Order: sequence, then C-alpha cells, then structure tokens
Amino acid sequence: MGIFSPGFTGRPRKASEDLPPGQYLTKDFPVLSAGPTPRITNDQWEFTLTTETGEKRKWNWKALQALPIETINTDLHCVTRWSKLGTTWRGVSIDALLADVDTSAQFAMALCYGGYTTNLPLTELLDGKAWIAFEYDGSPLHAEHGGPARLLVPHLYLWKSAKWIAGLRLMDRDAPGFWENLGYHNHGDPWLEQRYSEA
Ligand SMILES: Nc1nc2c(c(=O)[nH]1)N[C@H]1C(S)=C(S)[C@@H](COP(=O)(O)O)O[C@H]1N2
Ligand SMILES: [Mo]
Repeated sequence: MGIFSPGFTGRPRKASEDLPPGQYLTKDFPVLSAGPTPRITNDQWEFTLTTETGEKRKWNWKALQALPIETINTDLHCVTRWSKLGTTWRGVSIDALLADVDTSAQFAMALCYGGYTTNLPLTELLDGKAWIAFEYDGSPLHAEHGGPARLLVPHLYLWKSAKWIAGLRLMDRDAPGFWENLGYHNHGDPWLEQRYSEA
C-alpha cells in the first residue's frame, strides 16, 4: 500500500489548506534540470549503495523490480513556488533497499547520472517517506522527469528528489549537495519554507 494525501477522496478542499506557504497550484508538470537530460536505458541503469565503511551493494533493473513495489499518491512542492497536488507514482521504498544493510550512518548523498547530488538526513529517507520511483501517472517515468528512475522524497522541496538516480552514499557527517552548495536550504521542508540558507 502507498500513502494517500488527505484530499484523495475527491472531496472539494480549499487550495490554501493543501499548499505550503508561498506556493501556487499548477496543473502541468514543469521540468527543472541543471543540465542536459541523461538518456539511460533500463538495461544500463544500475543503483549503487555505498555505506560509510565503503561497502557497496548494487541493484540492476531486474533486482529493483523484484523488491516490493508501492503506489504513492502525493503532492509535490518546488522551491520555485509551484505545487502539484495528487500525483501518482510507483516505486520501491528506500526502506526496502536498506532492509538488510548494516549502517550507523546518519546522512546520505544522492548521486545521479549526469553528476547532480543532493544531501539528506538518512531518517528523511526511511519509514515510508522516500522511494526510487520509476512510474508516473501510469507510465514509465519520462527521461525529462528523471527516468528510468528517480529518488522521490515528496515531503521535502523537489530539488531533494534526485532525477536519474544512480546511488546513495551513506555518510557519518553531512555534506552539501549541488543546490545546497549554491545557497539552497540544507533541509528543505516546504511547510517551514526552508527555501534558502541564511547567508
Ligand atoms: N539529477 C537531477 N535531479 C534533479 C535536478 C537536476 O537538475 N538533476 N533538479 C532538481 C530540481 S531543482 C527540481 S525542482 C526537480 C524537478 O523535477 P521535475 O523536472 O521532474 O519537475 O528535480 C530535482 N532533481
Ligand atoms: Mo527546483
């Protein structure tokens, strides 16, 4: 079972109740990428988990698909102020990937094809809060939106949802990723408007 956003019963609701402060509603799905779109086939795709001791585990496409697949219904919030409500994804939880991984790391760096990175506390990726998502709205995830697979961490601003995900590096100490290095907030909670770091 996935998670269901409060409005998913179809009851009318006021946008203001669903939108974090300073966000506006959009019906489209804007594409925001810091560079060209990598074209990775399912066969080429590989996900590498590296623990803080340097131990590595890899999943190819088939191994990913063999893990429990969940449907995720969730809202998306971008720091550029658009929000999109009620999106539907399919993917594998980070809990499933880390189930038998031995780690005491408290932080993770998401690593992508193309070189993008973003950092998160490991707790923000666990307990049903984050997925490797490969389907959007009933279709394989388009390359522009991070296909074949992206990290989906919908409770944080969307820059934390790394597209073209290639792996996670578990870390004892936090370190900034791509946008975090350029002044975005280290954590990025949309409900707390954690958009940019105080210089
Ligand atoms: N690999 C990678 N992931 C990325 C980005 C990127 O440039 N490269 N941009 C981030 C930002 S800033 C946003 S807002 C979202 C946009 O996702 P979308 O293009 O699917 O809307 O992807 C995030 N993930
Ligand atoms: Mo963004």
